[in-house]
Amino acid sequence: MPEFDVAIRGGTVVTASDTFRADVGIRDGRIAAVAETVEGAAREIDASGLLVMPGGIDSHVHFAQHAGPDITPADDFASGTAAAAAGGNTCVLPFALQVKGTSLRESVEEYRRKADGECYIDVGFHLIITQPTPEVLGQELPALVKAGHTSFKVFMTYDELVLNDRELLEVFEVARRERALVMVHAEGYDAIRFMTERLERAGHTEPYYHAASRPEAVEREATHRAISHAELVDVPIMIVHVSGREAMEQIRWARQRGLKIYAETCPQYITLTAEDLRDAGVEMSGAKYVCSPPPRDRESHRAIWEGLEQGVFQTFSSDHSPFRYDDPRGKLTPKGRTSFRWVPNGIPGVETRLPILFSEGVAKGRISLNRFVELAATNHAKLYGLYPRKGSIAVGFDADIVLWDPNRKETIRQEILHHGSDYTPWEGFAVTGWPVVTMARGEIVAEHGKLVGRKGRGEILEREISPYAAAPA
Ligand code: DUC
Ligand code: ZN
Ligand code: ZN
Repeated sequence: MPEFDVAIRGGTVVTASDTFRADVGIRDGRIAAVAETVEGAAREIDASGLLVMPGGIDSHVHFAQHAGPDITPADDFASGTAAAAAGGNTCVLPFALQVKGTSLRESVEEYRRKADGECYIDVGFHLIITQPTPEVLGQELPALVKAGHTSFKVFMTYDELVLNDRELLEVFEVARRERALVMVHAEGYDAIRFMTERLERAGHTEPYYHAASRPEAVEREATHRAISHAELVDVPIMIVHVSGREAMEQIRWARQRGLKIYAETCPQYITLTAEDLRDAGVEMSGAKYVCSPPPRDRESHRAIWEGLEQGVFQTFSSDHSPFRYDDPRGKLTPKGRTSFRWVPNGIPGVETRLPILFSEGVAKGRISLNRFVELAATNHAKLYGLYPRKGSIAVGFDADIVLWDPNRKETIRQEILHHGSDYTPWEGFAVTGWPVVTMARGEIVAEHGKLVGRKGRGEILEREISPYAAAPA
């Protein structure tokens, strides 16, 4: 019997710390050898000229998430995980949203049912807490953390999601006790409402004004408030989807005070600007770019790159939250035509996250290969309780691997993507570097732009408590 099921031969292995020439031997879905030469495998894959990296982990995606009565998200768990795999990812962390009036436990069960048998790659659920009742805080959350849902998201805005300051503090306190990581959507509800109503009164209702309704000050204020609450409770938190310099300044300030504040940014904040939200000759075409926080400007891109280079950010996620554009249940919902405030928030991006980061970061000389791996996979695993199971290439890790062609030039186009949306915000965007083979727990799931894996092979993960999330004793 061959010693290995698969040997990946002749490639350059890249981890968050090292880059070296090695073969990788895989047995029973896990990495069993990393050596100068691996022989004796049932199947050999020639990786010469390719990088052998940990499969991407996208710790911020929304699949089949309840988005209101008249809106349907563009991706379910099948299309979402298919797109993720085609884009070089081997694991994603979507959300289980507590719909108001239902218990958190029921909500988690509902999302597990939606995902069951549908996924091409492994998934793990963060929880979104919208009603932190005594029952949720005292019983459901502790039980769900023990069951492997070791992170939750809270919102400081949106009618259906917002928590007030007292509620945020209560959730932070449970997170501290249970050693879970809280992800914070930091934009201030009242300020956005005020700005929105003022813009609407002035007749400014087109998608472009979405950006004007939530300027950086709105994000800065909420980031500061979340950090101050975290300081009161003495708990680490993660500020997600940071869009520009002002929120970054708050995060730097907090770290100088010795607080454990983590931060995430996304492709939209290094590539898109508020100008993209203008209706470029087509009514409502700016709706394609409506997401929150909104894309800012070129100076913000420079600021975010500074943060990616200097370590302000631990993770680079897609915040994949797709809607179809030409669809009354998507971006062109009839209500959305009356005001930007009703345009569903979010853009597709799970499939294009890694090529954009590689091309803009590594190929343009801004970040090292190792920093790429850290931002794309390793830190996601560490922060969200998947390490040392996923997120690196070493003996004992799941064989979650992407073979990457660093020289391949590609142009991002809707027609080559696998997501359920009918557009990509990056149509025509040229990149250097592209995933060639995505292997998840030793099985090839995507190859040369084609999905070859089996639907349902992806598992729903129980995650560990992350040592990075735990507050000081
Ligand atoms: N926040 C997210 O994290 N995703 C989509 C919409 C939003 O506001
Ligand atoms: Zn958010
Ligand atoms: Zn999101």
